[in-house]
Amino acid sequence: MEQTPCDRRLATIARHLNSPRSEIDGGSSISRLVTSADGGRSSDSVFNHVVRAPEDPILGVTVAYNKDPSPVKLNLGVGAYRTEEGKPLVLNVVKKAEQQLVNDRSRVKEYLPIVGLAEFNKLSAKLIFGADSPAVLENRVATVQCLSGTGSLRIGAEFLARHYHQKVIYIPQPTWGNHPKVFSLSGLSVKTYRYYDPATRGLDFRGLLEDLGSAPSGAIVLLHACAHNPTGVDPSLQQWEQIRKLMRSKRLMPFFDSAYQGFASGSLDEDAQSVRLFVADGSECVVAQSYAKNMGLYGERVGALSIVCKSADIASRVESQLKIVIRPMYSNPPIHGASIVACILRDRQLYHEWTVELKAMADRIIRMRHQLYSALQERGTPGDWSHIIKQIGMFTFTGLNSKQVALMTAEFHIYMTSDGRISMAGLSSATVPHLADAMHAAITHVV
Ligand code: PGU
Repeated sequence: MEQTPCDRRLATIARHLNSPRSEIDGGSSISRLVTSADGGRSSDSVFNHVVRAPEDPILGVTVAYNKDPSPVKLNLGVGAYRTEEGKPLVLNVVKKAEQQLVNDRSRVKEYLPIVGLAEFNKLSAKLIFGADSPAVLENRVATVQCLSGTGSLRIGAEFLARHYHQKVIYIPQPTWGNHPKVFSLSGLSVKTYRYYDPATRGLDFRGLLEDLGSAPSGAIVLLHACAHNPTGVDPSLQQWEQIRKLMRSKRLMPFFDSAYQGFASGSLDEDAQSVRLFVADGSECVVAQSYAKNMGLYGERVGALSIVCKSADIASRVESQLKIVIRPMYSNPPIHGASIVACILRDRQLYHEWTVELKAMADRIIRMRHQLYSALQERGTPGDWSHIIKQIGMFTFTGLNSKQVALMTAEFHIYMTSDGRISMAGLSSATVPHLADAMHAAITHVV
């Protein structure tokens, strides 16, 4: 078969990627150039020993993307929603809430309390646990406003490291890349439990039960409430129930990370079912919530940490200690994002509008899954790609390896994390063919 220039170039890149010499040298040749170009000023700096840290595996993808001048470049790295036009989206309901805030002349910019906006905390607990949750109604939940999902995880972990008897946390393998860093820097020791089976591209349920079954009594277990990142694989409700039974029988402490409520199914209640199952049995659990994705409030850094306790008195003591954790870190949280969320959650009409917009985002992501799957079918791309439509939430864990990803970036200007995860929310009907071409080339040229 005749080779086109493009095929020849792909073959050259593929040869390079498939050779062991292609390992990146850590930028050492670049740093040598820099040190010799500054007239020797570096050598007497007290910071001269500081070595350049690598970019973040997820946020660094955006840094590389921003530097690429190509008009066809596509960022599928970070989990951030884009419209069909490839633009970031500010929800209409958020704009309305902000307008209300601006119009309210009585608003001031005073410090919030250490625990944040009281109304926001109450409404956040209702959102995740359900308005009729006995834990909420009995005031057994200590909720504090935190800096989005990451900050909530960090405060929760710092609290557990100080006040909980077991210092080991089990996280799924794989998981969001920041989890191990957040937990170990909080003073917990991090272990993993089996979660994903690459052979089936599904849940390794047996491995999960075995690993949690052999965890020490009382260990903390990090659970993704829904839309597991990066795999897009969630347990079924029956499997959640089995996990709950096992965990409660061993007194394992559930620590839920809820970064995607509403993004998995399009329904806020459905996506909270895993959490509610655990809360319904009356025992303790910890939940970190983020409004980054489901309200599109990424940069506002708005989230909440809730610790469900056995009595209102314990919850209030727990809250008092959460304040001790927060105060020396950032004193108190920012007011704007939490005010937007409170505006939307308190108002029946705005709340309804939010659920409609949220569903539209979730549905668009599901449409992208179907379009990408069909585009690969049309190209006859080798392999079974049905996991693209089976997986849930913002991401597809494609199964592409790091060399295949490197080819897609080098040749097609498609940016994604090196583990083969793509953010479906960054895709649109217009860019699906380009991604399918890139995946086809990567699969057929690189082993
Ligand atoms: N937990 C999980 C499971 C997440 O995926 C993310 C965000 C967070 C917590 C933290 O989100 P906050 O923005 O702090 O609320 N993960 C995205 C966003 C980029 C990042 O790594 O922070 C991602 O692309 O994986």
